[in-house]
Amino acid sequence: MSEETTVTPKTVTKPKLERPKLYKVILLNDDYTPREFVIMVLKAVFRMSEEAGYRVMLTAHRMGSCVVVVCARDIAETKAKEATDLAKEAGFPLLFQTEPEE
Ligand code: TYC
Repeated sequence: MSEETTVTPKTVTKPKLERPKLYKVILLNDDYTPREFVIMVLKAVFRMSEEAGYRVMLTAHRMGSCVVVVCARDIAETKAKEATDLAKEAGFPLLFQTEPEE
């Protein structure tokens, strides 16, 4: 007599991978940094065109702040520091901050 083995398929559970959070780099307005310098930093650090840089600078100037880019946390933090440091070296109080996207 032959013995039979029944193989019952196990439930395959796919581990849910959390999507890494994205971070905003935010440009803050101040009363001292020249407009042209802000645009220069946006072009140099965030690879923006003159037109895009001008629009972002003007939005921050009028509204108090403007989102520059949304990206991975390490990139956002590196770029924000690079941009803020450029301004500091030139003696301007220009600030770039990062915050997680909703
Ligand atoms: N408000 C500055 C001025 O009038 C220009 C400026 C714009 C500074 C945007 C910072 O994020 C900024 N010279």
